Amino acid sequence: VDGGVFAAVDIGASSGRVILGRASGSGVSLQTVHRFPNGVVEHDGGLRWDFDALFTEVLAGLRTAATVASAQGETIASIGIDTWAVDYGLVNKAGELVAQPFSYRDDRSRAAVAPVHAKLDPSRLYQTSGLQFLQFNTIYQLATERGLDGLQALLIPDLIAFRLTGVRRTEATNASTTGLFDAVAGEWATEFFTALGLRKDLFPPLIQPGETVGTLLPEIAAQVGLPQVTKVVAVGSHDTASAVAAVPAQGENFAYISSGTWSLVGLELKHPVLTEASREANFTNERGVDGTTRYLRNVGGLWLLSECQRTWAAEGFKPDLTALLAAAAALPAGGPQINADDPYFIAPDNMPERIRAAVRRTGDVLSSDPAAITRCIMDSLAAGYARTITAAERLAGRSVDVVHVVGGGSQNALLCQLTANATGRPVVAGPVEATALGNVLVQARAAGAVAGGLAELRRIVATGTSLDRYQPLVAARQGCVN
Ligand code: LFR
Repeated sequence: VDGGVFAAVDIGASSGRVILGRASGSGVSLQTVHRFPNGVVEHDGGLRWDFDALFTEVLAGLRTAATVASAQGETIASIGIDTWAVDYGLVNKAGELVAQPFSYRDDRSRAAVAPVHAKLDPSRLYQTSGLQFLQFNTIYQLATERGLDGLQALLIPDLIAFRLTGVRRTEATNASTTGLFDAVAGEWATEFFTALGLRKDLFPPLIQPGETVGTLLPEIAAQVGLPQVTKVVAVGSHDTASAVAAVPAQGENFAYISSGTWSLVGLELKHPVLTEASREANFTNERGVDGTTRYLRNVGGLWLLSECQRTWAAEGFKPDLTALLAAAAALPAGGPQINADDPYFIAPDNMPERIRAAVRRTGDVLSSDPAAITRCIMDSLAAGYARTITAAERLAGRSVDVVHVVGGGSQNALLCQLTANATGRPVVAGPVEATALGNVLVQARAAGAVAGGLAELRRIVATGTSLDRYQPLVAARQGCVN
């Protein structure tokens, strides 16, 4: 097959990038052409995303991508967009955003949980949506809205696609994180809309990864210097769906950890697991590329560390991350731990003190030394991963031979080694850019530049990536790491 060149817009909670990806059956490569920061802002009485700023960066990135590609005699075949899940912007009939979108880290949805559960009890919600309970799921956020008349909700990647093309769609992998999606039927759970008094067309119609959303609006094409016929193609627009599609696993008996702001820890299944036991363990059945089930839990993530770094920096202490992790690695195993999944850690602000307070509540003591706090975070994450993988095996009736870590955390050698030790399984780490790779490969397949199912996409990823391997250290499991 002939290769093609694709633009991937990939925005996470702390940064975004626009990437040129080149893909064929013999490999895939990425060239980052634009990077920009992201983060929640206090605005208009809440924690929000500055969508207008993000969209400006997307346009700047696409303009650079167009320039770089044409300088190399290449034509961008399509654009794919992925971001974090759950959050949405409200647009009016004219297509204008009525407010900057709230962040899932805003606390407002917590109070909406009980009223939603009074109308739809958690068991019923789970039997249909298969979604883990998180206080910020779209369903609870929407319950805080007043005056949805005449408005439509667009999930963040769909909002970007709408601004580029004028076409309103809801991409299915991300729709599965709303709580309003039927995990078995792969359709909107219309009875939930009715029960909650939401209009059935509150969200635009569904679109599947690989389908075309539309082509660029004339004014956008002119602004970014791309032909108007350039397509926006739906990818796994939920970043985790794109990342899982690019896990370089061979065979089926793997667990994955998509490690960034969050750690998404679980298995890929053919069918959802909707049992009460699964609900009680708070496993989610999110939709993956090609109709697969992402059976996983949100475990805490590197947010815990990045928030600590933010606090330390404000106090005038800016430790270099490599040095900090080395100092943490030198500390003995068996130190204090926290439950990294505790909703107590969702909101920003003074993370080091919150972690120390959580340790105190376990009856233990954690010093304020950044290395000790870093070690506590790493030990707690690794322990959380191990617990989650064991529970997933039990609930899904699968056994796991190898743990793949993709995303930012795959470069964190301490975390990967502790994960191997805690799970007792070999860890294969990389690629760091799994999300962008999944985005590019789904576009490449839609364009006919690559062919095949997820196994083939994974083979293409594995071909071009150097992966790091960590073996479990048995002695370490008994209390001594080095
Ligand atoms: C990861 C992620 C998770 C989702 C969380 C909030 O970036 O998309 O999968 O639970 O962000 O949207």
